[in-house]
Amino acid sequence: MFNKILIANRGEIACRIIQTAHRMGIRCVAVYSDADANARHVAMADEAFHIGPAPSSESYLKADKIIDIALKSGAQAIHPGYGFLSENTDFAEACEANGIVFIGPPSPAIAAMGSKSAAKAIMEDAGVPLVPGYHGKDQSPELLRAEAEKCGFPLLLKAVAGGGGKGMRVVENMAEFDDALAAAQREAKNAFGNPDMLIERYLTQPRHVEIQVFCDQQGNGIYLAERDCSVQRRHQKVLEEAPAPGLSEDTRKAMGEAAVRAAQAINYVGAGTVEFLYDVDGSFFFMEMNTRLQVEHPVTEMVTGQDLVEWQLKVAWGDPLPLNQAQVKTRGHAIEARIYAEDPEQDFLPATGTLRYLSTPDESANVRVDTGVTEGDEISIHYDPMIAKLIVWDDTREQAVNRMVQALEQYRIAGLKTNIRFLHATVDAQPFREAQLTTNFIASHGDLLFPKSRLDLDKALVLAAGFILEQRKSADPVTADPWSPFGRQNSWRLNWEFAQPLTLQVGDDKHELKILERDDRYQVEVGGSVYQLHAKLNDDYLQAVVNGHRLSLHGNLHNEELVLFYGGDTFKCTVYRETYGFEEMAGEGSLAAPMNGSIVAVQTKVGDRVNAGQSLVIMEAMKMEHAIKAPADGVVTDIFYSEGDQVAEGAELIAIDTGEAE
Ligand code: MV4
Repeated sequence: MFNKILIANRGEIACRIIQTAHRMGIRCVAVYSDADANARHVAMADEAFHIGPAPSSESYLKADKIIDIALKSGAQAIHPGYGFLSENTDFAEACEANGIVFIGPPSPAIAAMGSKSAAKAIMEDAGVPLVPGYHGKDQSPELLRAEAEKCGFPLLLKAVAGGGGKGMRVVENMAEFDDALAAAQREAKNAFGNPDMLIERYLTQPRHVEIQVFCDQQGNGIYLAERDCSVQRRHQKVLEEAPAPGLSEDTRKAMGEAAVRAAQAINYVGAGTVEFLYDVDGSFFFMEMNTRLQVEHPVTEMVTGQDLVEWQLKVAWGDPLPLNQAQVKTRGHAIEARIYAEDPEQDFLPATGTLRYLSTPDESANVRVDTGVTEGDEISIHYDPMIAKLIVWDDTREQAVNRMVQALEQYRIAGLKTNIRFLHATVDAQPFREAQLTTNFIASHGDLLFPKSRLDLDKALVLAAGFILEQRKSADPVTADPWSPFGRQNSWRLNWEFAQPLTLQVGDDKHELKILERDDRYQVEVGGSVYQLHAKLNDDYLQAVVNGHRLSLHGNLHNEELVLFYGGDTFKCTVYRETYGFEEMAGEGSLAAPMNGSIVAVQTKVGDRVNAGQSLVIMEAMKMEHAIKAPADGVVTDIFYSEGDQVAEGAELIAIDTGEAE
């Protein structure tokens, strides 16, 4: 087996490869750009070499530089991961020319799948089902028209050189054909430098089902079940799962065998994926073949119990496949969700920023997190904004869905926008639970996928207040927060009832809260209602009871910005600072109003037995609340004002019989 390999990649896949290589006793050489000097993949590797500035074109795509580093460091093989150089025939050839093993298929196999029409011709010869249509060389408009007639409508024009959904056009009838053809050709010429078109019958409700294949250098080829990747957005996969729900054993076998024929038709070696369109009637058609390890390979690993990177290393070394077809068994159901730095509310605009707070679900046999980042890392504009892949496994799909919902609730990120809430809503949506999977899933269920917040605003504000107050309390009173009233030892005492204003800004709206505290209990007034709040904070974990409703949630307060996490949702607010001064409350023992103001609350009634220090009346003046407290133990004999009354400074508010007069 190799003793040292180079990983020509970054992020989660570089980490993923290093993990398996290390388990197999193989040393790993990483490469990194300026932006990745402190990246997780660099830290995990045994050694790492700088390759250039942040842009991929000047770093992770620098084939020559990477090969030089492999030679210099004594790496025997290069794993390209996915993306970057993974499907670059020149790079695969250059590795070979330098005596370095390219951990992937031979370059002619990569080249064979580069053109859609050539790939279709190969697949047709190999007996792999194709969508009915035309994929010939002759591109004369007359012939294409005739082929369109033969194919029937609706049909799909696809650029021969296209891929990933680029250069496709649906044509509904013959009248539209000429214009559509001209436009599609123009687009394809601009995008790929090649205007040639394929014609296919257009499937209106297809699923994307792909087969994981593996071939060794001895000529063996097998399939490791399938993945359903129908839930996509603009040809970006969002959720992937294995096995594909509802696929019959016969179809699975037929599709698997077709995929192996496809791979063997191009003398494939290593891990590959054959993508099919799967139609409602159970028919399936070759779409394309990806000649690399794919992002979503973990779901296959979870259901087969195999490590596909280990298989890649063994096959590249020259070992035969670890299992034959009959030995491949699947168990249970796995789902993967891709966690992205993006803003679903703004048409999924990629987000950048620092992962200020990052907490991931505990990993187990049921939950796997593949990631290349740690708290404090930056998500930059330079690379794919994927933060992590969250993969769950369970006995049944239903249980796996529940696991995913739970794990997404435990995935907490503050500092930048993510799609976690969107993923949560998607997985939790009834049509997904019912496995109504088609490539139109997201487009047709938009109403379900952007749900309203799970917390009502006032309750969220009350919890936010609890978090902020408790965190301030636990912080070093003098040094931690210069604004904290606890830093002002002259005017503050713990465990005494007090009143203070707290203004929280949510979006553009400011919300004023009035808070009373006694011991660990608060009374929070917001939006015209009063909430009884019990709050306890342990690190980032708030345990609260709001009007008898117990809630536990995590949060992150950074400078003035608070993020609360609840049920996969986040609530964000900012502490609005005014330079408020906290006045000492009414002097102890005094039952007179300390200033002009109004009565907010009367907390006792005539005849009550009260204890020294107990709050009896709350007054508001200058937007601040003041508690009027019992000067000594006694019995309330008179109350001179009621809620809402205006009172003048010095007015006596309440009378108490302390027994001293007698
Ligand atoms: C199709 C199709 C319907 N009918 N071909 C999109 C990506 C490209 N590789 C193939 N694609 C499609 N080809 C026929 N004849 C629908 C799609 C398609 C799609 C396929 C898989 C996953 C998501 C998709 C989203 C839109 C369209």
